[in-house]
Amino acid sequence: MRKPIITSLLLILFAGCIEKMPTQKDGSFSYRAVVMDTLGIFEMDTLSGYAPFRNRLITLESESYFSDIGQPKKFRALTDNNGFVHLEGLAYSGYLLYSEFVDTVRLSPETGELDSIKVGCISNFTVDPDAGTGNDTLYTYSISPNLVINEIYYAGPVNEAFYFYDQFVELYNASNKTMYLDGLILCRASQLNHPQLETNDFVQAIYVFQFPGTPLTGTEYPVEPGEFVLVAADALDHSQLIDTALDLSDAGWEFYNPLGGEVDNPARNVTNILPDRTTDFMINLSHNGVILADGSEWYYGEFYTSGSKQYIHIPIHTVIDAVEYSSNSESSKQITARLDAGFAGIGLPKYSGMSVERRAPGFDTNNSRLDFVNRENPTPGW
Ligand SMILES: [Ca+2]
Ligand SMILES: [Ca+2]
Ligand SMILES: [Ca+2]
Repeated sequence: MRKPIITSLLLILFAGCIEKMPTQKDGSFSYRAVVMDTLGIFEMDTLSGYAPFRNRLITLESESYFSDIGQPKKFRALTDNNGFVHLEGLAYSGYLLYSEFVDTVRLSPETGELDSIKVGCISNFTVDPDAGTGNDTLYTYSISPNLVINEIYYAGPVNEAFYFYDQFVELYNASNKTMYLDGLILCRASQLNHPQLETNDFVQAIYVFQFPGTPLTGTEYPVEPGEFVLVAADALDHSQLIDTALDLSDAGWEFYNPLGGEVDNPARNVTNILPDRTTDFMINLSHNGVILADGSEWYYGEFYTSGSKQYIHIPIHTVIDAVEYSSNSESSKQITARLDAGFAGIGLPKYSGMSVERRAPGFDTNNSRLDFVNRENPTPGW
């Protein structure tokens, strides 16, 4: 995949007196947002060689404080004409920082045509009175020209009957060309912190469900640019059973396990292909991962520590997208940071009716902490 050409560089400086909790209003924060632009879209500051990200709304989201269930406390400010912003009254906490998107156009290096793209800044840092400086990790982003996992609804609806069968996975074609679902596999990641997680050439999975058609070459199931693909656990109106659950009767696809004796609804099937697996596609309500791969290759790996089942290995080179979520930011990673460096869904409770969705359709830096937001109301298929 082609790397984004426009990069964003955040220079983070601290000013003022920073004190610890419990005042909860004990830090101030200054920085300058600049864009490192090799395409000439932004007007350069000739002295610095960077273009100030001027007059743009910047948002800081706390990792420790929430204004509502699953909704991080937010602070907002506009950058000035030189890209500088200053915020007062910040509590001691880690923060995610991002700017609003700017729609712009560029001359495509591949086709010579005008492409519409989005650019901005994103980073994270800690207001830490002991260290006195911020985390100056730099992140780049663009809209990924790929098919991505765009939204996952795993937590279950608000209910006391332990109902969570209205789960769904939504895909999105963020590229500017037709993509094909033929033979793609959707997998539930294993819930292990594998000792060689960062050096294995595979990701561990426990389910493999496959779209019909031939992997890599099939063209029977197209997805147009900007189109969403909704895959429901079961494509039916779950609100008939639990009034807070989702109506997924319009889903184009559903996960189906012919070995599980489940109802085959009219929606087309993404089918279990493991002969020793009788369950439907179900993912954990607080920490798990979903892997989308091209379906050209997978194989049986090591045995479970108990029982006779084997983990499935999905070669990393076949993975199109992978998203790990966890309600707890301190959890151990289960998907390699090479595919996903962080967690979606921090602070998102079980049975809250909430989903995780990309900040904007297709927004992908391969760090779900940055890429996803918690949605109070899931948006299946849009
Ligand atoms: Ca099903
Ligand atoms: Ca069906
Ligand atoms: Ca959606």
